[in-house]
Amino acid sequence: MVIDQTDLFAEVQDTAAQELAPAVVLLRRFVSTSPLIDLIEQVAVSAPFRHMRTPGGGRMSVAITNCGEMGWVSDARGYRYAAMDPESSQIWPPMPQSFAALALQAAQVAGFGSFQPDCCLINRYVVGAQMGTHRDHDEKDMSHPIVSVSIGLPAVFVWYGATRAGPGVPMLLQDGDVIVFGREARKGFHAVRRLSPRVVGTTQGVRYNLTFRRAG
Ligand code: MD3
Ligand code: FE
Repeated sequence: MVIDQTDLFAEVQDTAAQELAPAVVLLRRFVSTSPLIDLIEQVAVSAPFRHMRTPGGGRMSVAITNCGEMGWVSDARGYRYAAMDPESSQIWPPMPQSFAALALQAAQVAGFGSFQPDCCLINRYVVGAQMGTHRDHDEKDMSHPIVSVSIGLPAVFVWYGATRAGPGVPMLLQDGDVIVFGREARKGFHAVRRLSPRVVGTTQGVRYNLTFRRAG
């Protein structure tokens, strides 16, 4: 598929869009990630990665931070979006323009039209980290898509869809892969399997996942 002339994000590759399930569009190796890693590290200087507490009292194995007008947070009171980083009581670092451009370009290539995210949640996985089966429904207007960008170590993402029952559809997400979830897929259940040294091939390194959202 040919990328639109405006070419807002110079690192974007020519890639074929693949619809994995209704409104789940995979863009394999869509983006080269080294410029993204530099920007993630800059965000983390102001808003360091942290392990959030879940409402149930557990500690997430995934470390997170955010950039943009809103950030996703979790504590004993529940999950929500907040304009302030609870660790610093400061606003979140601004979303880099190239992040916003990448999210827009991916949404357009995937066929979801215009997308202006106000939040980029940044997840950081090391070997042993996982994300249990859940769905994302804290956003006010679920008609906006979510754009996910995988960076670094590979991980097995599992798509369950409308119900968490059943085995789900596993897919290996690799460095530079982008998935866009829209419409009926927005409410789907999904998970990330524990990063296994067998799959990953090492115990070193990290996987980042950017999820671009419109929260407010
Ligand atoms: C489908 N992150 O942050 S990205 C999450 O790889 C999350 O870190 C995973 O699930 C990760 O909430 C998976 C794919 C993803 C993200 C959000 C979704 C799929 C989604 C929201 C709605 C539907
Ligand atoms: Fe999710």
